[in-house]
Amino acid sequence: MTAAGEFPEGFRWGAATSAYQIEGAVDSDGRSPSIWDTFCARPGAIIDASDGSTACDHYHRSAGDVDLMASMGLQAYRFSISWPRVVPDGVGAANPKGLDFYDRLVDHLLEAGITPLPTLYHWDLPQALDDRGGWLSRETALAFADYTEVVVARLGDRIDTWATLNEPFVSANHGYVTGEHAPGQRSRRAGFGASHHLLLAHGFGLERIRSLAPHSRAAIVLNFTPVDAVSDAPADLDAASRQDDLENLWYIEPLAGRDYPSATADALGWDRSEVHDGDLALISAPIDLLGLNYYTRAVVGADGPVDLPHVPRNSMGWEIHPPSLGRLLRWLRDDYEFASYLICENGAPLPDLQRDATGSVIDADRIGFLQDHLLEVADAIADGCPVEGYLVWSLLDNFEWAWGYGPTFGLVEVDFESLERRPKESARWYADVIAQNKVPPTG
Ligand code: IFM
Repeated sequence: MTAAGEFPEGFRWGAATSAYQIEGAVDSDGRSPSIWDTFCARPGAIIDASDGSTACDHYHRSAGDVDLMASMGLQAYRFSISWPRVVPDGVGAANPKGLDFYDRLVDHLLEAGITPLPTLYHWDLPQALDDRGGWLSRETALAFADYTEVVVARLGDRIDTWATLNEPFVSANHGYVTGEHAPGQRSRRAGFGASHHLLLAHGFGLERIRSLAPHSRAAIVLNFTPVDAVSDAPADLDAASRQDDLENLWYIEPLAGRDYPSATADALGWDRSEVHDGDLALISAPIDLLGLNYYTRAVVGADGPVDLPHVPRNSMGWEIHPPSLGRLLRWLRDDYEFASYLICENGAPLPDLQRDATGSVIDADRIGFLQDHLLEVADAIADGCPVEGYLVWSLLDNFEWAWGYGPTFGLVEVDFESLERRPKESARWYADVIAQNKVPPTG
């Protein structure tokens, strides 16, 4: 039993990023365009009309970034591999220079005592594959398996935990239903097809990880947004349950060996023509841990999302609601049997307006956010939830997809002119938490 705010010995502390959001160098060393390069060029797609062409220039600054992580005492670093950098046509020949970059990154991390946690797909599909149908095509799932093999064959001797996909809900929903993300399609029907092919890619990729790196652990990373009905009226409860199905249950249920939420699938007219015999068995092959990302909850009524007044919100308008993280962890403990959970993303974009005399951002609000969420995690662990670690989103301020560079999530500020990195007060606070394996109580 641990005291409030204390974490068990061996709890793993780290931070996360993704390739397109930080690497830049989109034309360097044989990388091909991804769907995000294409999407960013579409007028109006990105709020500030920016793109990831330079981002944090991590591709050229990774050694310094690893030093920064080491100076904060990070024990783990979650990053993603850029598929178009490694297999530029999506299938076929690997690009040695692309692989060399990740090879060096992994070695630097290991030399610094930081566990590398690669995710194979964080939304940057090679454009060449989108030209052939993208996630609407079963071929893309097969291509993912071959790409996985290329990466695992090169790095697998040094990786203890692989993640296949990041947030397939967002890939399918934002990319194919709402169109707010690449490739920008807008069709409920397409979203169902994409979701199935993404999960299939996970299943095929997992098979390759198992055969090439039997010593490693394998995971998938899902985002969860707990849903509350705005009232107990039946129509509000129904709407909340529908959203919970689409956003939370749609991915974890098939992964856990159950079906897609059938009432919602039927009500929305999905004929399941993409689901072949054997697919669900492949998708539910056992994983070693489930990665989870948590940012906010949703409040829903019969007429759609409800913005509660007078609640704290981050600079993207998402409600800040730490208790929903504790609730989520207990729900996972009670309803599923995954052996272990790793919090792969949690953090907040906040205004970052206050600075000290040296110019360093004083982000007391981010510290409060992290503290409140970590206290929920510590409580949930004390309550028997098997959470093995926590990764802040994000190490660096970066390219926040359709929002561009406005929202800043980083523990470290990035000056997007000079590309200078400047740790914020939250970075120093987090280093202290890691050193003590403990979160100070609030108040
Ligand atoms: O920046 C994203 C990340 O790429 C995936 N999870 C949510 C983050 C904040 O929106």
